[in-house]
Amino acid sequence: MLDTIRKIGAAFRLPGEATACDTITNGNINATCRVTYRNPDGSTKQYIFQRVNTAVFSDPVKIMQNIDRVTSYIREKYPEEPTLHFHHTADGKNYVFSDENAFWRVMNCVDAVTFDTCDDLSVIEATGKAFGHFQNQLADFDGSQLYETIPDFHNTKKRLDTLFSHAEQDPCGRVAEVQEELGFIATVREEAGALSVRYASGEFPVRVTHNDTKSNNVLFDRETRRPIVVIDLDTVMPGMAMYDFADAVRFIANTAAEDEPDLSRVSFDTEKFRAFCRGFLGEVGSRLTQPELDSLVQASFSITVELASRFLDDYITGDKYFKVNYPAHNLVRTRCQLALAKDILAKRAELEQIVREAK
Ligand code: GN1
Ligand code: MG
Repeated sequence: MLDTIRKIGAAFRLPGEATACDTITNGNINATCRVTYRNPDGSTKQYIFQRVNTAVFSDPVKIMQNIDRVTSYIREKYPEEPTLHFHHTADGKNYVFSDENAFWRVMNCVDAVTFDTCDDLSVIEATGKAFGHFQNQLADFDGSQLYETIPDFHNTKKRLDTLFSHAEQDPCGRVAEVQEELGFIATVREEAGALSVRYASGEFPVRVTHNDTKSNNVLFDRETRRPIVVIDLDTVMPGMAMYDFADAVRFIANTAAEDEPDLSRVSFDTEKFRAFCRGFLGEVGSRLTQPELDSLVQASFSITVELASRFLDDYITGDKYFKVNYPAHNLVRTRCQLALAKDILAKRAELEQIVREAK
């Protein structure tokens, strides 16, 4: 591994010598590692090396162009705020192809902590602030400049249509064992897809959104526990404001991990939801339209069903999209997300009330 890393580092003209490489395992798509370089004077510097999954991101060069546009825009408009810094090759590219034709990029490693789970409500509120702030930073950015990295990424209706059509084809003979899951999704199919249908008909503003707002995509200062910067900009595209809110609470307000097999541990924590609301709406609440504000809870339900259906679709079609650590991983993830979606439905009235109070 270090051999490949060294060649890539050389293409980016990184000074010093690569001495260690630690894998970062919390992404489900790209391969990421933190690499330490030692300079001749003994000092060290760390970089993040990432191999982009080109089966998922079919045009990674355009993704890097998007990221460049977004980070340059933020840098110009908010020069005092940190942005991600990608390295460039001698011919000015912010990516290289390795000998094996894999697509690599390198950015500076920010000394920070991230939270996969978190019981500290003030950190959750700060996470809401960070994602809200990110939307604010890009509020006037012209989204038509952005290439759509994964078309229909959060088109829930289309995701559900795809699931049911693959279930009919049953390419891996796995459909018989997922009847219960498919049955439940069928009963909520219309409700879960409704916002995406309304978005397509122009009922909600098209915003520039992050689209992958897991809490571990915010870097925090180790000491102050203040957010430093939002990372993972691969899916920054035009989208619905409320889906960024929704994907974040889907992840952070779950009392268990996203792939918890013991469903008795999975529930939607209303106090975590309240804390995130406070942070997010404190930033963007005054910019959102009333229909957007009124859809935050439904969006939380919708994106949870959407992700369940993406995991289930991947299970049915042979685990080609998400990294899996064991054979039934996608099925376990599906069940966890469905249990969470059910709990969001059960708590809907209470959650609506929390949104009204947070506004
Ligand atoms: C994927 O790889 P990661 O963790 O950044 C996925 C998200 C899902 C998430 C679920 C491009 O994100 O949409 O919400 O897994 N990203 C893509 O953990 O599909
Ligand atoms: Mg991501």
